[in-house]
Amino acid sequence: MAPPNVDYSLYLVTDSTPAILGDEDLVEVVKNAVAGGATIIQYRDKTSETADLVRIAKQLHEVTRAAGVPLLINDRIDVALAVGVEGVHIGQDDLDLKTARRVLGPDAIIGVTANSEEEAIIAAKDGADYLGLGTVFATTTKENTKSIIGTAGVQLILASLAEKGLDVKTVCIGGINALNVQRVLYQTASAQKQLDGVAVVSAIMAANDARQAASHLRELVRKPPPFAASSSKPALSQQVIRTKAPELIKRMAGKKPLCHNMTNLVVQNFAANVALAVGASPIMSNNGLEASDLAGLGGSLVINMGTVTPDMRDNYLKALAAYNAVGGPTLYDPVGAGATQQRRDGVKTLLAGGYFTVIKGNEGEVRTVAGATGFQQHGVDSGASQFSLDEKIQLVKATAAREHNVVLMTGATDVVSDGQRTLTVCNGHALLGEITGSGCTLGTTIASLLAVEREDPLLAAVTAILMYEIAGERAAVRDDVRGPGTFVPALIDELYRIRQESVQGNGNWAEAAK
Ligand code: 3NM
Ligand code: MG
Repeated sequence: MAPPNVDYSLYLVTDSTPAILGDEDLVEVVKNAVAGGATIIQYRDKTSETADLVRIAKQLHEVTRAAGVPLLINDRIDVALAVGVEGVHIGQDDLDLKTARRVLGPDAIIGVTANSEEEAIIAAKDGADYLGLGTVFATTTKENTKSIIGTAGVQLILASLAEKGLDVKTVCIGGINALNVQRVLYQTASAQKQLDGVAVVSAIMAANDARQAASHLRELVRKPPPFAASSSKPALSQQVIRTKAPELIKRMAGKKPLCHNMTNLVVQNFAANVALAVGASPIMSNNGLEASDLAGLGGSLVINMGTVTPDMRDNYLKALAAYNAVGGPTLYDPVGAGATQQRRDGVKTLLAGGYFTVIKGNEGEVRTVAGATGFQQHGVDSGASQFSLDEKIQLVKATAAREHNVVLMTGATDVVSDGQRTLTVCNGHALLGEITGSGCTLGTTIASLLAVEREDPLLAAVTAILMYEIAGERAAVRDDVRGPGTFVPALIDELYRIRQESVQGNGNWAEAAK
């Protein structure tokens, strides 16, 4: 087997095509990348003649040897042997692993591309030193990649390897860059197994300054993302929630955090009023270009997909990246997620595009989110039309564990989980289903609380659900409410009243929690 101390954390795969390399010299770029902190190099060149491959590989090997970094050759075992490099990387369609091992010997580093659990398990059992898992995200660097597996697909493969006790090293590949690398490492990790590194092509090869790009990536792979949660959280019993919910609302009212809503045309005004009533400061802006300024103001972001236009997706992604970069809380409301192809695609794009602190939706929406990775989910029967409460709990919990966030499925009984702790809430009133935007403005309420409760997003979500649904219960029984029309202003009043009671230290309202 390969030396045990190989550092896979920042794995550079080269590309000599003009589209990526430009007019730069390959050996110079690799030299700069190694100086910046690339820890292992793969020379990947699908077009050059054998004599050129050997010549360039020799030059690369001089550079990498001087830096103590291993050099591998893609596919070409003959070239690896001729130059005496440290190993090879082989794809599923290349020479088989056992032959490569026999030819190169026990000390060579041999890596294999794996796209599925089956491929990964076979390669690990056959003695691969590491696996390149992918394609994670769509990339223009390699055409005809087999399939996009997302962070969820990588996670499933890691779980399979761990379950089988196969302790092969792993990196992931495909569309990894400085914007997503920390999230990918964070979201794919579990207690059982995590990636040993990331493999990139264009993020370094196509950069203006390969050294700087490599050094930035190296810094990023070494630390958790700004939004990473601390690991263990206190249990949220009924009693704890009844005490903490009013305290949290008081805290929000004292801070008046910014709640940035990118929301649909129907609920703009209602959502802004709800944010004000609960004690936040709303800004309704669908312009992604101003998101980084807004993200710097310490608030939270709602992305509500209720109005999908082609340009919106771009705006959402810009805003999501801006909030992720500073660790600002983000809430995703995938309105009508399963309804049209545009929306299904939107869900995939957004889940691939950034990290959401909370994802909230009804049963259909959460099911779409759960299945939106292009990867077959275990234990989710797509044919079933209706879930039992137990099944809902399992789905919500599994999706939250997969995304490393909080998932809320609203319904007569709301189910909310952070993957560890799962709670149900039975408050609310039928009139909430008779007005437009009650789900959307619950999202605004959650995001407002997230802005002041970053340690425990589940507590923020539960508090928001209780505040909103108990306000709905109170509004529905008021003498001046005679139907949906009069219910809306009464709901806003009752949200405001719960806030005022909480500010005054009167948390009795929370006793209505069910
Ligand atoms: N192999 P970039 S994806 C070389 O999925 C390669 O096996 C892949 O390029 C696989 O970092 C890929 O520019 C290209 O997205 C990755
Ligand atoms: Mg190959």
